[in-house]
Amino acid sequence: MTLVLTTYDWVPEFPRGFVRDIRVRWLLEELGRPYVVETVPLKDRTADHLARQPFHQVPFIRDGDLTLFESGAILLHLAEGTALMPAAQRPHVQQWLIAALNSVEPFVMAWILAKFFDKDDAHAARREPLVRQRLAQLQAALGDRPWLTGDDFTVADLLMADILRIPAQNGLLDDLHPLAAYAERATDRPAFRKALADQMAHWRAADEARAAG
Ligand SMILES: N[C@@H](CCC(=O)N[C@@H](CS)C(=O)NCC(=O)O)C(=O)O
Repeated sequence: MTLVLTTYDWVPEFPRGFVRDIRVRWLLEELGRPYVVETVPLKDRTADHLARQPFHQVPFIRDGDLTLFESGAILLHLAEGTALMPAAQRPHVQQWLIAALNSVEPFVMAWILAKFFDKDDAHAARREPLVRQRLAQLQAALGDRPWLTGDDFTVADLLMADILRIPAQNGLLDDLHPLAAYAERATDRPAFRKALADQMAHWRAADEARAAG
């Protein structure tokens, strides 16, 4: 049965390219797994949506009989038994994937949301040193390795690199050359480019559907 990935029916410009279905699309492209995209309304969210994602968010998937929400859990499920979760590296891949979600993404999100939405610039400014500290620590931990767990690109790198796109695009990797190179190595992969193109095409189609009424 073809895997179903659910995202919103439409979003405004600013989150396009960053809606978290991107990380699921990216992994599915890496794995060569076909999938179809279904949507839930961004506005007027439904009870059916809530039944499948208890925080009324996206993404979530249906893989056969299994429905799964939380992008991290979805990535872990899909990567299991594949080259992106090498058996010998499994505990460390899981460790880094959870570090991405728990020790990096919250700092990045708190800072970027303050930067975009708080009228008072001081909120973002207060948070920026914490993000910079985490990024410098991440770079130090990466050391000379090409990827977080060694020589192989894994699902942990996929998620970490997706999260790093926000600080990268806002200049926070400008002085962290090895980390910037790591993030670029990941997002240069054809699977990411395809995933990004497909997500952007999804929003363009949504605009067209709206315009057509
Ligand atoms: N921890 C969740 C976060 C999901 C999340 O924040 N989704 C965003 C889109 S990227 C969303 O649905 N935002 C709308 C909202 O929170 O109401 C995950 O990783 O799946």
